[in-house]
Amino acid sequence: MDAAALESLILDLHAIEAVKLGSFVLKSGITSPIYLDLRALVSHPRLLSAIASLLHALPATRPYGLVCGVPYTALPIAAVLSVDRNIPMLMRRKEVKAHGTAKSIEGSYRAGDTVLIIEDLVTSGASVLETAAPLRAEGLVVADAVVVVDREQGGRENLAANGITLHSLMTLTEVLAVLLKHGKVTQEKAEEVRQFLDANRKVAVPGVPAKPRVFRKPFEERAKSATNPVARRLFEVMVAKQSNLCVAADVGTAKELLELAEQIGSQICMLKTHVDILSDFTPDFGSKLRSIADKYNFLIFEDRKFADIGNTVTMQYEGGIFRILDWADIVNAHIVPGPGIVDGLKLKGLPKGRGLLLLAEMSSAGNLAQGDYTAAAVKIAEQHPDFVIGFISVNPASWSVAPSNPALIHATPGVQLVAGGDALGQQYNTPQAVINVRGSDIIIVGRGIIKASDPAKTALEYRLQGWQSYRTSLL
Ligand code: S5P
Repeated sequence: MDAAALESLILDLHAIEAVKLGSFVLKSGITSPIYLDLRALVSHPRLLSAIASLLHALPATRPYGLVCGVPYTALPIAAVLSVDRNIPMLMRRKEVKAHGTAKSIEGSYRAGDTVLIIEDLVTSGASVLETAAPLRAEGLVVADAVVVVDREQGGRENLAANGITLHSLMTLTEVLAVLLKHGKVTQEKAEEVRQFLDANRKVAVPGVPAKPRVFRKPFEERAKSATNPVARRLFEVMVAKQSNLCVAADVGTAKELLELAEQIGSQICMLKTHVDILSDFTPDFGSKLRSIADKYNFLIFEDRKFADIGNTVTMQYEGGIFRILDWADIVNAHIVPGPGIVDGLKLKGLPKGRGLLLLAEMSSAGNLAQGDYTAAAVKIAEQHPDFVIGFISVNPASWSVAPSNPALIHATPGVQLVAGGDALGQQYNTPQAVINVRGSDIIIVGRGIIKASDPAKTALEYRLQGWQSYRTSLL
């Protein structure tokens, strides 16, 4: 775009009050003296259409056959571009329904198709990444994003780090220069905005800091300090398969569970079961699952959440219909009954070389496993290094008392590619946030994979994201 066209576009945006000066808290949490609100565009069809065609004219690094606007402001821009240029559009749902088709992407596409992301303005790049993640999870290729205004606050770099090239019509500096030239902003205010821009050149993507906050020892080293055989094996499997993905196989039948295990077995380090939800359970379930686990080299974690006195849990672990001790490498327990629960489970599990995870935290809203409770879980775990292999954790980086034994593993549920929650209190964080910011080792993903149109492909996506986050945290 030439300088005159750019100038006139900026003045048009100013005329519709898309540029506001004052004090505004941005999505990334920083307070800004300037705010661009392109929502007003929807009421100005000529300007909307002009912007859509200018965005279309920006050269992408890769030819694309689909466009997808970042909800909500960019949706009309994407729709206009789609209609004007006859390029099919996709829509990303902001809230993925837990029921029905649970689709996060609406529209027709095939895995391997390339999508251009359209956005109104970019600060940290977080919104573009939130749209890219579910598109990529469906096997779509995202290489470029076009944006009306680049706020020059690290978005370009954050996106580049995630394989997306950003193309913008204008930068905030250019907006400011034109407004100043035309007397739309005072020298003083322009200087304030410039200082603000200089001070905020790099805004981290929320949940994806430029540098990881967690520094950890490599899994290979931690394997060596593990005394429990399951813990050692788990680390070794993670390294061998480059996977810190555990799938929560929350399906209603053993048939579906075994099919799912076959589909995603090569991507995971661990499969988590809830054996008591399988309507067609038969006594050979354990041996069938074991042979799939051996074939694909993953561990079996029965999410039994024992919560009774020591004597009772020995019977629940070993006996009954499910005979969990026979086939599950790992089980977990609440510590609400006190340390006797670990003694009880250990009595049965240790001779068979099994391992135990303690629920130190939970992912559900309003849960009571925090503070002193979490610290008590750490204490109990450290007292049983031969049997307790780690924790169900949510934000171990925030714990006031961190475990000193490096062999203790953190496995975190409540993981999806887009942060959010369900209608019943479950809370989700992204793989990057869980591994890099919260300091966990293993991501446990349930419906995010099971409900995907292609669970195998989606499991691959989660594995790559989880492992990449782990690798980054070693740097
Ligand atoms: O705090 C917890 C602990 C567990 S083990 N929160 C959880 O969600 N879980 C389990 O992780 C839960 O029982 C379910 O099997 C899985 C999460 O499934 P999703 O579909 O919400 O990802």
